[in-house]
Amino acid sequence: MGEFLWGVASSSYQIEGDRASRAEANWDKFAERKGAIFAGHDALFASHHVARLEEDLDLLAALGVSAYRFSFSWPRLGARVDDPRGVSFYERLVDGLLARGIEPVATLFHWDAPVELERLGGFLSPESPAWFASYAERVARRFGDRIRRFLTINEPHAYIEGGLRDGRHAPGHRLPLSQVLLAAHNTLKAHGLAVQVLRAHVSQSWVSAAPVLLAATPASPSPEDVEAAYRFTFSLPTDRLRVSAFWLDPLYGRGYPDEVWTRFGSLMPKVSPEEVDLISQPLDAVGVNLYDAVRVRAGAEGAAEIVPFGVGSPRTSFDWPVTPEAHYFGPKFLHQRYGLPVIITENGLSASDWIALDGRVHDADRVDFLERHLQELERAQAEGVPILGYFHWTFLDNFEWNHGYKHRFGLVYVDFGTGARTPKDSFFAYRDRIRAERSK
Ligand code: IFM
Repeated sequence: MGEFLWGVASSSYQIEGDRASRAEANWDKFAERKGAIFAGHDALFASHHVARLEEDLDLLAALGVSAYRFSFSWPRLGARVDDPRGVSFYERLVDGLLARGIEPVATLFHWDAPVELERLGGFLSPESPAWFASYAERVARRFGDRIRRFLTINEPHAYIEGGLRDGRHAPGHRLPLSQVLLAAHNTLKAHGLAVQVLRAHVSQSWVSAAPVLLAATPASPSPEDVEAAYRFTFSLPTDRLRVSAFWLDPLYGRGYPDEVWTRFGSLMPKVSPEEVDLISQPLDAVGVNLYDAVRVRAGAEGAAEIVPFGVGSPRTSFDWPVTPEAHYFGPKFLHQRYGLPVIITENGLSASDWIALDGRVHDADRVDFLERHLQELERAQAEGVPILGYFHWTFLDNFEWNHGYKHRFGLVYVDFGTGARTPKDSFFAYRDRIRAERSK
C-alpha cells in the first residue's frame, strides 16, 4: 500500500490497433472524415500493441515499473454486453502484468466510445451515466479480482470540449455551449455511478480520476505571487473548460465553483443536491495529468497576471512550455485544496525522435525532462506533500489523436509500419532511476 507507484501510462485507442476484432469506435468514424486527422492517419494498427502484447509485457518488465496504467477500450469489451475477444485480450494483459510483478492501474474511459452509443447521443443522453455504470460493472465483475486500482475518466475536457464544442476530436461536433455543459455534467454523473459500482464489486478498491491539472506557478517565491498562482490554478479565466476547477471541485466535494454559475448561468443544466453528492463520491487520491503550467504574478489588488515565458525558453515539439516547477506547486496546491494524496497519472513530452546511425534513439531532451520533473515532485514530497506515484506518458510512441503519428511521446520508439520497437535512451534512464529508487 505504501510503496510509491513508478509507472508508465497508455490508452487503448492510441496503441492497440487490431481494428478487426472490436466494435466500431467514435474515433474510427471521425478518422474517416477528410481533414480530421493529420495527413489522413488512422489507428487501424496504431502501435500494434494487441499483436505484440507479449513483447510489450516483457518491455514493461525490463523497464522495471511497479505499475502500468492502461485503459479498457469500451468498443473492444462490447458496448452493452461482453465481447469474448475483448475480455480474453484484457485477461492476457492483466495476467501478464501480474505474472511480471506489475500492478495494473485501469482507466475506464480514455475517449474511445462505441459508435453504437454515440448514435444514441453519447454523453448528451440522459441515459449515458447508466450506460457507463453498467460498463463499469462488467469491468469490475470480470477483472475486480485482479485489479484494484481504477481511474474512471481521463481528461474529460478534451473529450467534451474537443469533441462536442470544437469538433477537433471525435465525435467532431460543434454544439452550443449549453449542450456541451450538459454532456460535461452527465460525464461527471457517470463518474460518480462508476465509483459506486467499483466500491461495491472490488475488494480493497482504490479509485480516482485523471483530469488535467492546468497549473499556475508563481513568477517569484513571494507569498503574494504564490497566492496568485494558487488562485489562478483553480479559476475560470475564460469560458473554456480546459481548466482544473470545473472538473476537480465537483469531484472532490466542493461542487461546481461559483465562477461556473456566474460565467455560464442559465447555460448550465439543472444540478440537484443529489447530483452534487453523486459526483463527489469519496476518492482515494487526487489523480491529475500534469504537463505544463502558466506563470503568474500578483498584479494590482492581488489579481493574477500572466507572465510570458522568455524568448527561446524551452518548449516541446508540441510547443508546450517545459515547466518542471509545476510538479512542485501543482501537488502542493492540490493537497492544500482537497486534503488528499496526489498521484501524477500522466506527464511527458512530445519530441522529434529518430533512430540514429548506431541503431539507438538518443532522446536527451526526454531524459532531462524526466529527471527535472521527478526532482520537483521530490521537492514537494520533502515538504510533506503525499505523492503516491508518477506515470510517465507514455510507454510506446502512439497515435496522438487528431495529430496522428506526428508527435512521439514514448519511452519506446515504434516503427509504425512494421511495429518494431526500439527502447530510447529515456527508457534506460527511467529504468535506472526506478531501479535505484526501488532498491533503497
Ligand atoms: O496523448 C494524450 C493522452 O491521450 C491524454 N493526455 C495528453 C496526452 C498527450 O497529448
